[in-house]
Amino acid sequence: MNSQLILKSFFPFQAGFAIDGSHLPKVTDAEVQLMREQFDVLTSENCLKASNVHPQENVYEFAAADALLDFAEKNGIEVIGHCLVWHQRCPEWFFDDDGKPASREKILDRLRLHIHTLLKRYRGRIAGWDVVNEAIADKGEYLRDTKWVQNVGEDFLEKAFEFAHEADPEMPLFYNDYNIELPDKRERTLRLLKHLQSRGVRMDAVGIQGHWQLDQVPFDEIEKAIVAYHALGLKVMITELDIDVVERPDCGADVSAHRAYSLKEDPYRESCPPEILQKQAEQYAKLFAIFNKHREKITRVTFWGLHDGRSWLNHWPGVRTNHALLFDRQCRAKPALAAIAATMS
Ligand code: 9MR
Repeated sequence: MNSQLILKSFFPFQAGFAIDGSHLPKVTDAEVQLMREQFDVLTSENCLKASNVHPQENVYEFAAADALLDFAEKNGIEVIGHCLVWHQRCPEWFFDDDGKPASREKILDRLRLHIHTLLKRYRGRIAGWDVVNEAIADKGEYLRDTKWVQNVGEDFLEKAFEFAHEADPEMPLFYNDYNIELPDKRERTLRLLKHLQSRGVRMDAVGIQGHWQLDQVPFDEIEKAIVAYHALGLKVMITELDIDVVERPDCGADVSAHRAYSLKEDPYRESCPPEILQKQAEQYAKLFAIFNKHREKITRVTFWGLHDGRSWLNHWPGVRTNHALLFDRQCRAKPALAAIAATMS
């Protein structure tokens, strides 16, 4: 037993974590025990992204995703598919026609086939899909300026949802993004979600990713966002939660941002000081007090990684040693777990 406190027993929403199919060969018994004990649901961290699963037009690489599904089923854990459309990890072939830009029709045909193939292959085994990821601009008017917008048009979003619904009419479908709790991006996201709804798009939930930093968790804005998204008739999910304890530049969760870390800027290589762990516990507790208050609006809270050693924040925006999650590298509960439990009891 890793801890007496079990997330899935005291969460009023589903308790989730992200892991990738490619990690499975190296997963330890302690990690499997932690997953089974603590969590209801996992999100496929990378293996269902287009560049992983569909690297060339007629080539699908299903092995990692198949292994993840088998593993999850064997261990009684549900799976969320992540993600059907993203400007990152989207192979160039989608937009190419023998060296010339592909037509809108051709790209949409490819997108339709991509979405149908994945949804049908895993029908009955995946409990929900992030359909579009990170389409809202960090700054500026409205949508992020990507090849999807440039080569298809702003309606690539409604097409993606339409194709997913067509492929599996029962499948819960989500829009997922980071920083969409902050006022500017929240306004743009509300505009997008309302537009999609006005076009008759079926969408079940909005995922607020939740990649926050120790001293900069925007508590009030998070609460306002939960209320505003729910008011549109959508469920709210916190889909990629972590609290970074090492300084990083202001770049949201944009995976294209990079920065080198010197040894001096990587202060917690050996261990994380108790006062930092305590501060992190307090921040997590304040967050979960908000989530608990709005428990009827929130259906899932997913951490982006199983434990500190398996967090993307050890590699982004540069290589450093992070301690962002509820369990340490030995799968032991950190102070944050007890703090969350206390705030929710
Ligand atoms: O955690 C993921 C990391 O392993 C990948 O290298 C990266 C690029 O595919 O994506 C990370 O996950 C991202 C997620 O898919 C979307 N929101 C931001 C996440 C962290 O970058």
